[in-house]
Amino acid sequence: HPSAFIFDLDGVITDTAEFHYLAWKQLADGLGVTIDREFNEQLKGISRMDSLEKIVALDPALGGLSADEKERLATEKNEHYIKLIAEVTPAHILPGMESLLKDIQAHGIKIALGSASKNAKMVLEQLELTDYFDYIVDAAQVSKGKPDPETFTTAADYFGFAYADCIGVEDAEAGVEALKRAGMFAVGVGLSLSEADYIVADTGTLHFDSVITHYNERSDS
Ligand code: UVW
Repeated sequence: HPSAFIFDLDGVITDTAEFHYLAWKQLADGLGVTIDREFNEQLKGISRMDSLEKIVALDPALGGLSADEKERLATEKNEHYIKLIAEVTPAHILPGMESLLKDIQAHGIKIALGSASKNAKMVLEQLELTDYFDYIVDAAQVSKGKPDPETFTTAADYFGFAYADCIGVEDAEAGVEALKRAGMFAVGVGLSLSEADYIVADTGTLHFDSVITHYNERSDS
């Protein structure tokens, strides 16, 4: 068996993309910039400030914003976002994810969260899933976001586990790239044309036994 599972949050455990979108849209509207859900796809898995930079780049009139002004805007977006995620409940857990966490825990395998979000702890609390996690990588402690492997290696280093003994679960290609660069086994959810080692269509088809079978086939070869 592997030593640990490390999960991405947004799009794997719950789908917060819509809340991020609504919060960014509220901010963008105030700036006179229009964004839509298609544009929001580019923000998935991207840090708060990098997301703001992409929005600012849509309007040449916003080219002169100072670093302080950008900080203020990023903070304002986060205030909108925190109001929205206050409404998150366990009903927002993606299909099959709580039973997967239970199965992993029952096998004595460690569970960590590797998220780019500084709000990850609050979202886990709202979902009532905090107790499943042995370690949460705080986005504030990571200097290089995905696709850099740091988010995932930080979790493995905390436990003192070899990277090859860890399984990561991701819904974004930047996250899969981070896992592969770390030397971890990458499970991709809903990804096509992915570098992931094992791909499932959605979380409802992500089962403990099949992940372990594929992980062991890789390890044996
Ligand atoms: C992301 O947008 C990923 O992060 P935060 O929740 O910290 O804004």
